[in-house]
Amino acid sequence: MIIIKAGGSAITKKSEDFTPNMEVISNLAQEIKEAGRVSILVHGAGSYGHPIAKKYSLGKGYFDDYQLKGFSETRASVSELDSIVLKSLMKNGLTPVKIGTFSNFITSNGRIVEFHKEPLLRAIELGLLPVFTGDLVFDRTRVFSILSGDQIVSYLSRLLKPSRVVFGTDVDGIYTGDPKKENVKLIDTVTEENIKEVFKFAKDTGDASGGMEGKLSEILPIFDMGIEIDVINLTKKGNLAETLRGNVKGTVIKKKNISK
Ligand code: ATP
Ligand code: IP8
Repeated sequence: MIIIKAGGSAITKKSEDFTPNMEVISNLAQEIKEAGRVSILVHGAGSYGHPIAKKYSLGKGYFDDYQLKGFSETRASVSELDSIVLKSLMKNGLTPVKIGTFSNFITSNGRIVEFHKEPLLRAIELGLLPVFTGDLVFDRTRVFSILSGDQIVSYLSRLLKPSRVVFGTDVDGIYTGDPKKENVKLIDTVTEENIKEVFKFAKDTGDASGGMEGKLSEILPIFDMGIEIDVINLTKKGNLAETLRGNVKGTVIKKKNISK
């Protein structure tokens, strides 16, 4: 089983609100179809979710009624992006099925405490491609919370123990700093020897779910299970296909002593 997280930085244009990157979405769908081995797709919210979530401070949980407008708008906007992704997958001959994040997850203090897993397990059994999106959910301590696609991937990895997990963003992998802001080097391999150091390089890009820093903290429990995590650039056509063939063009995160 392979789980893919298609980052919002790749499938949307993060600098332009509510703008999908249709080319990336279409390549993603094509390459998933060609590979034929992807079991779950999780995608981020990108410019469909983060700007509104920030505007209404939804990441802080509920503190004022004015946020409710932002809550509705964010959920509607994220659904729009989800529809675009689902349509592209269907156009490429896949049979995706949306597994609603809002309806199936509950968090407490921002962390998943409940997941209604039967729809996911039955979809996998039937041969459908389950699709999740980062979204807003109800939270037992904060009333509501942002649930990132990265946390969903981490949770599902613990539940289903996939053979591999692929995170795709708009940069070539994990660098020694933010490649959009600094002159940095790509880290091609992360093992138990350098993982702590790599954490220091991951920057919170200021989006609503912790940016690369948040992503790495969700990757850590997957790493601890001995599962290979590949962080690749999804905006480059063919990168995902190559990675799924075992020729990773990006950062490979894996414990040294555990074979593939
Ligand atoms: P979304 O949350 O919308 O799904 P995403 O999963 O694609 O987005 P981001 O949270 O936008 O990912 O994080 C990717 C961004 O992190 C890159 O565009 C890059 O500019 C930034 N970044 C910060 N530090 C690093 C680092 N050390 N290595 C690589 N990228 C980094
Ligand atoms: O893009 C965030 O999910 P992510 C969801 O996977 C919202 O981090 C609503 C901003």
